[in-house]
Amino acid sequence: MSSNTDSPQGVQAELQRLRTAIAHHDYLYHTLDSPEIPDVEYDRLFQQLEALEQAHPELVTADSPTQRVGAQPLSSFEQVTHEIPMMSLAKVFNGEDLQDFEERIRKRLDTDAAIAYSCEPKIDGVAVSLLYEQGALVRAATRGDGVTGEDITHNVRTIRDVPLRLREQADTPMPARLEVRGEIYMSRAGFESMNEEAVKSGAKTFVNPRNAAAGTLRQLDPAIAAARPLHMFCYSVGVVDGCDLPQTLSETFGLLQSWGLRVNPERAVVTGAEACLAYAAKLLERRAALDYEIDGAVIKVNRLKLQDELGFNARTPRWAMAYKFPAEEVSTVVRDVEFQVGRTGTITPVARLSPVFVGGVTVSNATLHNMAEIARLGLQIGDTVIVRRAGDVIPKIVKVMNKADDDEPETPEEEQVERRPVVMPSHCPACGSEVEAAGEVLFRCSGGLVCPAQRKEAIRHFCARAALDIEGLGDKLIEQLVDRHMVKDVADVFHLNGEELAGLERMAEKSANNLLAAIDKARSTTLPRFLFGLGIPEVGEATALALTQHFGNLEALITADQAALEAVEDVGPVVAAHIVHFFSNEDNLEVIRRLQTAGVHWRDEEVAEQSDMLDGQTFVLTGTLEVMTRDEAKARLQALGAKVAGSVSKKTTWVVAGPGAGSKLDKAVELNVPVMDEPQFLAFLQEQEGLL
Ligand code: I6G
Repeated sequence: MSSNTDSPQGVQAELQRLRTAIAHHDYLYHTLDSPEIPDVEYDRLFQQLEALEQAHPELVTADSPTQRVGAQPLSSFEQVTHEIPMMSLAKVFNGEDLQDFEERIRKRLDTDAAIAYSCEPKIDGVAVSLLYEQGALVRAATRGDGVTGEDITHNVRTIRDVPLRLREQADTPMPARLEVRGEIYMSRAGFESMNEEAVKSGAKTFVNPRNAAAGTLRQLDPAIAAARPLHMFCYSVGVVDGCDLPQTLSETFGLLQSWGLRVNPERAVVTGAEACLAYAAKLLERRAALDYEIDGAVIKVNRLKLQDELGFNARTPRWAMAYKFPAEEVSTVVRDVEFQVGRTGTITPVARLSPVFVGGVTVSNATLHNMAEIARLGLQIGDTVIVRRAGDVIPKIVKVMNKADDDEPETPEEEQVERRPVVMPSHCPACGSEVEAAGEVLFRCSGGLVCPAQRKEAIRHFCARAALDIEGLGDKLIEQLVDRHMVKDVADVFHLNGEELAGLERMAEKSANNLLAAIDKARSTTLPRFLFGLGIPEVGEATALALTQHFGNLEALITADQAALEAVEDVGPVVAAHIVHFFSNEDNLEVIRRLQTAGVHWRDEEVAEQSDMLDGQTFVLTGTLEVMTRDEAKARLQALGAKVAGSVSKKTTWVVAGPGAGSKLDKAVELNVPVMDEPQFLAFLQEQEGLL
């Protein structure tokens, strides 16, 4: 219900109503991660408030949600002296050190009693202090050297997780002054998309989310921070006047949350060092699934009175410890750069590294994507680089180390590799054909299917699980088949016989028979798998499925022109042009005919209508799907009008969990989101599709 805004009282009342409603929904969304209204409704409230404030600028208040971005950029940063120094934490790297930590605590407290600890993830972000006076945010500062930091209030005000005003509590007085400490970070997803945008626009990219968060907070113009995906988790209280804190840290977290401050939902209270270790082990397993980077677990004595008794060393509290995880960024030396030839002839530079342990595994190769990436990094062979392996499994070189940088990981023992530039070869390393430019940054081998590397990749792709799924036809075997001229293209696979196979290395009669049986089984396939297997550039599983649903059979697709192809959902001019080009090549059509003659077949599909059957429903797929691939599951859900999301929230309608499902399944159970396994999901899909 909106008030009548004809009178000054009416305007005030309406401003009050809108600001209260927005603060309430901010709290539900940012602090509790449990929104009650859709984003559009929130946006409407916000627009109403903006319009009313524009009409009555004299009634705008500093803590109005519209005033997160101040008007003017600063010209410099003010220094802030922390009333209570912001210390750092002592670190441990293994269980034994953690047991020693507990031992020391027991000794100091002179007790054998079990100690309760509050455990939480150690966010890899920027430590900050927020100061609230009478509930209003008056200052935010960086940790700096722990004694003096910089005033970054203008930037922190733009972060929606940070309330501009604390929520009043019926049972706890609003402190006259409250200093809250925590970590500001950039979400992984936000960091990735921000960097993608930067690459597209030719702007400088950030090395990692922590640098991106720190770089953002160091900006003088708050409009920059307002446009970046920053978040904050609060983890402790500094100065507090006019309010008694509870007796434990875990209860303090509850109080901070009720004031509207965001605290980490992964926190837990456990008893004893063993249980802390178990907490850290579980957190390490979940590391990749979190939408923020962590570098360990923080373990603190839960009872505040005991914290007081334990006190501090020179630089660190005696009641807290950081249990560190393996680094996700380390430095190493690029020993060489080699060039790999892909399925379509694209030549990709790959860095050969001095092996390093990063993100829990030993890494000796890293893709460099293309020559533009090498130029962007300024990379030469022999350089010391920072390799990053975080969350995902593909290691990346993120930076060439400049000797002047001193905040980078330590360089390993010097390794002497002569420094020289990376040069794209003029001829294909696999077949010697000329290398030609393909677009602005790509290079391609001109050998086509003459090139064994391209042939091998094309066959590998055709036989892969998501395509014809020929079990037992792995990389090593394909290598031999192509090198011995037994297989030139994918159609030849269907003419292999036992005698020929028996002559291959490590091929016993039984494996040869198994392989022949797998090849025979693959003759019966589906059109989406077949289309995907052809390896048309830019045609992935989802596009292959969309094409099948649109055209129903291969003939219709082969004869479709550019315009007809662009009518398919998600097919743009580039993909359409690749498809037209592929099917206008006589050699490709000949391979398809030979495959069909060799018995490869599928059932034509009904042309599917796009449905809105599951409109408004959001699915999350997790774990391994055994019958269908993830892309297929996604495409079928989308064809029914559903959304497929990457993380579980209260908004998720269903979670589909296969074997190996981890944190997403835990989260679904925690949030009471219904879960189905793959057989149930298949039945569900068939039922929905049957209703079309
Ligand atoms: O550097 C820190 C990171 C995280 C901390 C910290 C923390 O708690 C989650 N807590 C304290 C008490 C200190 N440093 C000094």
